[in-house]
Amino acid sequence: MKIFAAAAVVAGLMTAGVANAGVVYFEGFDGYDTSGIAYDAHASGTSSVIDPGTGTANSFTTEYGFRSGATNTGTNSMYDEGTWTIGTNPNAVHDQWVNLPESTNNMLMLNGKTLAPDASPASTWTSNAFAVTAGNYQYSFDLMNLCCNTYTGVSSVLQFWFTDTHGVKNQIVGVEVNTPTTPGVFVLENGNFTVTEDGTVSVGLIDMQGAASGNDFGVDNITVATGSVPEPAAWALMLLGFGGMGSVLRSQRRRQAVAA
Ligand SMILES: [Ca+2]
Ligand SMILES: [Ca+2]
Repeated sequence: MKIFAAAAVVAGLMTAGVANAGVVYFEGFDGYDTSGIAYDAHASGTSSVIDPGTGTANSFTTEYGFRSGATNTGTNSMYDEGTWTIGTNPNAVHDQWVNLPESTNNMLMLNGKTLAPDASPASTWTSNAFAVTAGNYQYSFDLMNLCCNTYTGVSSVLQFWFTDTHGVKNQIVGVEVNTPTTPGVFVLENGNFTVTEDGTVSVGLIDMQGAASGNDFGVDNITVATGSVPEPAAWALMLLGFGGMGSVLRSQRRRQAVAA
């Protein structure tokens, strides 16, 4: 029984480190009626799903252009750079992208926008505004490299940002993340930001990569929660703590084995 109790404590500590409690915004890309979105549109329409964080339905905007993806190739495919769609299988919208035929999970899929030298990167995705109080927040999202099923293109270079009550766009410096090299697998990305006064914020992603070959990515489970993601040094201390608990458990098991 002691072992189970200790394991529960460890599980509780680990859960405390990630975005579960205090969620103020969540986007899983469910409930959007993509059949109602116009070709090249820059807005999602309103989801039919209630966000457990905000208590209302989400919508988003983007400087990318919508494609239905229903035809895979042709005018509504994702072959054009600077385009977005929502779906479960990347290969169903672009025949060079990874094939996940078993997937039933909606994600936002994007073909990174080509950038001229010195051009400003486009907004890939921007949330609706939602209410926050001043304080520290953590964000997280799942990121997948979609390219490709026959070759590996360049990684996207994503940066998370938020716009505060005053409309100031705050890039979160030092958290540019490259999509993982292996396509078709979600990797969790996270970081922290601070809101200085009560009000509303929008959060968003921009892609700093301007190359076209590859630079295709999927995003899902964008979460903003109160508190902070532990810094790497804090994680190291916590892991040392877990290691210590592990040795206690091992010695308990040894004693029990001797007793038996
Ligand atoms: Ca999803
Ligand atoms: Ca591309």
